[in-house]
Amino acid sequence: MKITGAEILLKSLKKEGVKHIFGYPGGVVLNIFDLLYDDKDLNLILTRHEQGAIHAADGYARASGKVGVALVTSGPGATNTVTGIATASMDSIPLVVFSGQVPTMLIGNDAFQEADIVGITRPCTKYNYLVKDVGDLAHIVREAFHIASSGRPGPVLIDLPKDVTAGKAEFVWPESMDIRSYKPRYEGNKWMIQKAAALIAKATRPVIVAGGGVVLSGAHKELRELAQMTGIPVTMTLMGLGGFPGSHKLSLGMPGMHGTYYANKAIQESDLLVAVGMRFDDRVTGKTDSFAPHAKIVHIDIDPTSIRKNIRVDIPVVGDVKRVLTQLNKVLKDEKKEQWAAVKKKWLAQIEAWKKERPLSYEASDKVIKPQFVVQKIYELTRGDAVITTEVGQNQMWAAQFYKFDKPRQWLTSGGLGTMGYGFPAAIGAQMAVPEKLVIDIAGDGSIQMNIQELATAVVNNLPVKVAILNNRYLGMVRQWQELFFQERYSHTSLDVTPDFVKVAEAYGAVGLRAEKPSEVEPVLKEAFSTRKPVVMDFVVDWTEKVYPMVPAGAPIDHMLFPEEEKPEKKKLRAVK
Ligand SMILES: Cc1ncc(C[n+]2csc(CCOP(=O)(O)OP(=O)(O)O)c2C)c(N)n1
Repeated sequence: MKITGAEILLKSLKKEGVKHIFGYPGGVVLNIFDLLYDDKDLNLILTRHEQGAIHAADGYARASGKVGVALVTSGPGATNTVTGIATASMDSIPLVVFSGQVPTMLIGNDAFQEADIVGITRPCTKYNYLVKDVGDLAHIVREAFHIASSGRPGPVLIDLPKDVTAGKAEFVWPESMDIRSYKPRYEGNKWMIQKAAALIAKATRPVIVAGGGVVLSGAHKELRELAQMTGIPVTMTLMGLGGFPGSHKLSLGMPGMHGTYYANKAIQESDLLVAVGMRFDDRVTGKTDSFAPHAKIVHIDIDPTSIRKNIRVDIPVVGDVKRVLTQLNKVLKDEKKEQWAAVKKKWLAQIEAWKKERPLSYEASDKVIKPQFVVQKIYELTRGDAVITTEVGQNQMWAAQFYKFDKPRQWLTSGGLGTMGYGFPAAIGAQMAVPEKLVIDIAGDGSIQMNIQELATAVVNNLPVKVAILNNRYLGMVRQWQELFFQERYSHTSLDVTPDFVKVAEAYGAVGLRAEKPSEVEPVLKEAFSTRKPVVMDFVVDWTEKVYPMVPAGAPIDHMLFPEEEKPEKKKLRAVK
């Protein structure tokens, strides 16, 4: 029996096990929305902006490990998703995005609400399709989910012309999927793994750099086994946080621009770097030709095009991180462990000394709220067990530095693209994925205003997400750069008119709370965490605070700036703004 394209689509989604779709309607997708009206199995979460929908689908994917799904209309609906698609693409997040399209016969005619979304998203999707024949639809959906979630994950877009969703065909679901031109390599080359193991056995100052690939492939156990067996310390990139326990004694925290002193020192002094599921982003490497100057580099990644893209590599291992680490651990088990312990003892003692010399710290105050203090309190009160999303800027870096992530999929942040406005809708998606968890968006007062309309989505869906705004009345991170590198010429970074966030929350039917003194921080957090409703917390923080350490862009990563180097008279001047 023939059924419509819209029916084929919903049947296909159910076959893929989809339960939640994040979306926004429009004329050309009405055939689909009409079916969703009384569908009992598919829940469409209506956001208030398509960017909200795509980030929510992304947050859902990151928190659950499943494919996130979004559905939007043509033209402006589709273009509104581009930032979210690029965000997911940079961070390798599996999404399938359905966009409506004008009827096939009108494509190319500048029809009302027509945009060439396949052309626009080509550089920021893993793959994309324009469905021309309703008979292809089921097959394309099956393929899209396979491509999005396998190999190096990423977003896939399917553009659906209106006549395709209205047209009819038989529903034929392909039970297996074999795409001839697409065969990710999962198993690592044995010879390369042997060579990597030999380097590990020999190294005296080794460091593991763990990236988002560890989280994506679910390799945290294998990574911990590797680190514990060999005694090699681990630094986690922004995307890798949670891939190795942040509170582990072998943890070095984050490397790079706002990384820890000891992670950056360890990398620069190391004689071996084992890079696992990371891609040597410039925020990690700083000046590439001064990066890890004494180290041999082993690079394990599923994406062969990431290897040797930014950094010279001695031993490339292409494969799934979980599988390669399993293989590597097996080879290493035959090595003599006592010998390692003796060799690394000296190295680990050096690292301990660096940790003592310059721990992550800030100047505490009992008069004004320090943003780092808020993050620390959040960590303390949630016992490290919350799902944390962030916006972008200082808030993101303080969250990365002062919340210790022990488990994967607890930390959701826009790493590659650095998308302001990501955190709040992502928190909504995450809360849908893990309803039993406490989900908190650590936000800046600038970023939260980019998708604050999603408060309505949280309220309508009874999602008890929490937003902790570190309100410094500035686009803080940009202001920090202006202060350090542009002679304090604060060009267009002051947010003179900021809404009363408590009232905004209340206007949407959420709860609004404010803390202006350090003593109010804990009570506000406790009240928020015990409320089963969306809560916005406005923490009025010290606007002069900066993120340290800081490696200036393009400098070697051991050229770190510290707060002590700030002149005291300058500090005073700022305090009387
Ligand atoms: C969509 C977008 N526009 C601009 C930027 C550039 N940018 C990076 S951080 C930042 C300031 C963020 O300010 P706020 O959200 O208040 O956070 P804070 O740094 O003060 O914690 C800006 C404008 C960006 N990352 N994303």
